[in-house]
Amino acid sequence: MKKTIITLKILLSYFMVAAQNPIVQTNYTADPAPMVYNGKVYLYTSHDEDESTWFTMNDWRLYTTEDMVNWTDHGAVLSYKEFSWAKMNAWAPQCIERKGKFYMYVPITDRQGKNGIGVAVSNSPYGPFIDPLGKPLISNSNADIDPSVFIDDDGQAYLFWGNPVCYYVKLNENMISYEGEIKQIANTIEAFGKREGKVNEERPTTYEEGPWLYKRDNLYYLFFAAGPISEHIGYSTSKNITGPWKYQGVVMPTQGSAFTNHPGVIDFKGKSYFFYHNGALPGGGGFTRSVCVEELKFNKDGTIAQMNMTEGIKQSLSPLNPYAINEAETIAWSEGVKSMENNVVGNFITAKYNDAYTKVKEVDFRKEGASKFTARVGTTHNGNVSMEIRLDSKEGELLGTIKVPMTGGNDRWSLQTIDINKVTGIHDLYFVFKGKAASQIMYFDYWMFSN
Ligand code: FUB
Repeated sequence: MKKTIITLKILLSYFMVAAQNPIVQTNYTADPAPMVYNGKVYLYTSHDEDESTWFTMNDWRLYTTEDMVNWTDHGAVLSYKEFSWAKMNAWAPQCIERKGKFYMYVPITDRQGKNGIGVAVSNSPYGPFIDPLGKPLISNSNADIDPSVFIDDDGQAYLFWGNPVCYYVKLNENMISYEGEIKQIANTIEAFGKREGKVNEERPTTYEEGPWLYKRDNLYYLFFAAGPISEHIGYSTSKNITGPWKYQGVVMPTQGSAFTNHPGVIDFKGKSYFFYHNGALPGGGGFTRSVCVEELKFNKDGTIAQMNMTEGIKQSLSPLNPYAINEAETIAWSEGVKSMENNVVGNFITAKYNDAYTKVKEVDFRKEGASKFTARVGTTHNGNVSMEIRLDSKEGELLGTIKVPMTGGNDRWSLQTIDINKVTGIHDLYFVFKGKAASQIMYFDYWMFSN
């Protein structure tokens, strides 16, 4: 029995170390909306507040990556409070670029308790995003949630959205107004498949919410969160964006301890990726969700190879450069770490307890190698706070240890440089935070190596 428990513990720690999903561990995130722009993935998410017991969601966050394994946290880039007419519910967003401007479509509940879809515009994918209308772009019915925006090859933009039916409309070139009538995709079994379980007059098909538009080889794909609850992900295809749509089956079955799910699909550096959410983080569940990603594979006939929720993407697309300044909030995996932001340094991380750590994957020290390490750190505790720099595992080779001086708060920082054991080649890098305090052991803003 004892032997079995030890084996289980070893197996569990192996999977925790090997896991890449969920891709954000420093906050609960949901409703992934990936966007590819200038060689980078911008992943906009909704945000479940810690310990939520309902959809307590106030802002939308942004994470970026160039290698699909190390994700940089850019914090909250928009809040429902930026919309003068909004009352609550910062739910599933999507952002798109057009002619150098970025348009973020977001569902919000207004001050009268009615759902609507707002749009906010920015000159940068990082924001700030401003509401140009001062009112919802779409205020059609209480089904107005979960916008998905798509620009076709001929330049025509469309907005799709809705729960329990899927609406769409043509957007004008300015992206903040629409042309013509709002239409509904006929909620037929042919388009969305027959719902299993009890007869549901409002929801006769599997379509539930969360549409996502995608085009490949002149075929349009409509991914959607499908019922009955707990949701799975289904998809339909069409030769025309306005339909008719043909139901094609399940992309991802119900898994992962959240009763919702939400699709987001991109092509990036020659591969396709499927984003979704589940309740896989500690403390996770239906209202404390986490965003994950899998590689999306197509069969020869264009249908989708059904997939399960896995530990995620293991291989980096390109090694990380340790000789540039790297943000502490660029993370492949972490435990016991929270991301924060302030006006002094922007985004940074804090270690919640002794032995908390972050991992950065596939760092290339090259043949020349590194012999010095610099980091901007701080703590409110006097003495015995340190940060270990280790290779390849949390217990791996110790390159060096930074003693963290008491700076007195996360508005005060210290730049520390130390000599380290020489390191060459490609390694996973671990920062392990040590200290006796009960909470917020230390703060960490950025790091770099030199020789
Ligand atoms: O996150 C709030 C809502 O839950 C979203 O708008 C739906 O798609 C579901 O994920």
